[in-house]
Amino acid sequence: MAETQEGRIVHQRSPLNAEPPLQELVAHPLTPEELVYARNHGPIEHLDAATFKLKVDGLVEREAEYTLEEIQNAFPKAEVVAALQCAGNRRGAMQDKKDKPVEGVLWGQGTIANVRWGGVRLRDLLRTAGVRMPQGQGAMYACFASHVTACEQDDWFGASIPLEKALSEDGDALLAYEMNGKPLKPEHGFPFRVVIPGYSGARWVKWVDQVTVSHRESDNFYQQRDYKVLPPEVQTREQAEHFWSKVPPILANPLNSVVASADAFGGHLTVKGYAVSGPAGQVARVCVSVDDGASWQPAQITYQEGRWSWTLWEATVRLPGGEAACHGTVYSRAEDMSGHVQPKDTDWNLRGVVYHGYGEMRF
Ligand SMILES: Nc1nc2c(c(=O)[nH]1)N[C@H]1C(S)=C(S)[C@@H](COP(=O)(O)O)O[C@H]1N2
Ligand SMILES: [Mo]
Repeated sequence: MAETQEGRIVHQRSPLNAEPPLQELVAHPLTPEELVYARNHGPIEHLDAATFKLKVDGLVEREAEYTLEEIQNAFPKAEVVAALQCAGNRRGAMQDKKDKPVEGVLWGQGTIANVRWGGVRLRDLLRTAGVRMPQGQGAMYACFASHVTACEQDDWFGASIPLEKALSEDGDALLAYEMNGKPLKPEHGFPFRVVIPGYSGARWVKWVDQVTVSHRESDNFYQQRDYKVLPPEVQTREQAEHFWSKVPPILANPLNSVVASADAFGGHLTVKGYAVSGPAGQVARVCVSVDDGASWQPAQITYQEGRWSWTLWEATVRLPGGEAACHGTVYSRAEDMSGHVQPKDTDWNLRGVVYHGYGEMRF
């Protein structure tokens, strides 16, 4: 049994990488702070909000710097419920399913948290700075950086997203300073962290001290040489060296679902789990199958809040073998508002990221 710390399963102590037990996680629509996973590439920072400043620069008319108090005074607070999920969520499931090792922290299915984030809209922050959009120069990005500490693979941590996502009214991107109505804790980025609803956790930079508008993506290691889905033929780190620059960074989360519990009793199975929306819209339906995918039965959606939250669901289904059938496998499958269906399986990749095959549990 893995080491636990305050109820979370610790995969790595330093830097801290821990996730909550799956059944406990899905017992709460909004994830209580003590159950929010911790994913760190460097030490957790304890910063002084009185002096720590966020800088806005790059292709803007007016560079600016703000402390937490200055941000709170200058801009209205916005709130968004959004699921934060690591690209490595379900890494262990990919390794098991493919029976082939992957590289990285061997996460289970609990590196996801559904949180009410509060902060300033990135859109408000950038519009106040006045984004300059020179004609005909191609793609633009919002780059985020935290220079306060070195990480495992770089001297700082950074990420970038298309500028359009940062500016769009319905993109709901925030510079957050609150989590579930309370000030952010150091572990989750106090005083500021980026919240990019629908995007992979790696882009939600914690302890962020710089937002830069640029024609170039962030050149940070974690944007350029990690958090990418390498093609399955890449089998080693050495081979990967030739591929990083050819593969796009992971941005949006894929449509996904996970089975968190399955209890058989009296010829019936009660199944519970969560689903995650993909780039084409919120989850519209989750179905379960106890006959290896021959037939699917709709689950009841028990929680969903807005475009970016996770979806909790449960179903009680009859087992085909009746009373005698107390062992088997149950699958879950999500569908989104645009009619996309979660795939049965996805390719193996070296870093074991973005696994989104059917949810699965033996019972
Ligand atoms: N500065 C900094 N920001 C970071 C990271 C990091 O290591 N350093 N990890 C990223 C990754 S990979 C994820 S999944 C999320 C995890 O956020 P959490 O620890 O609050 O759950 O933060 C992101 N932001
Ligand atoms: Mo992550």
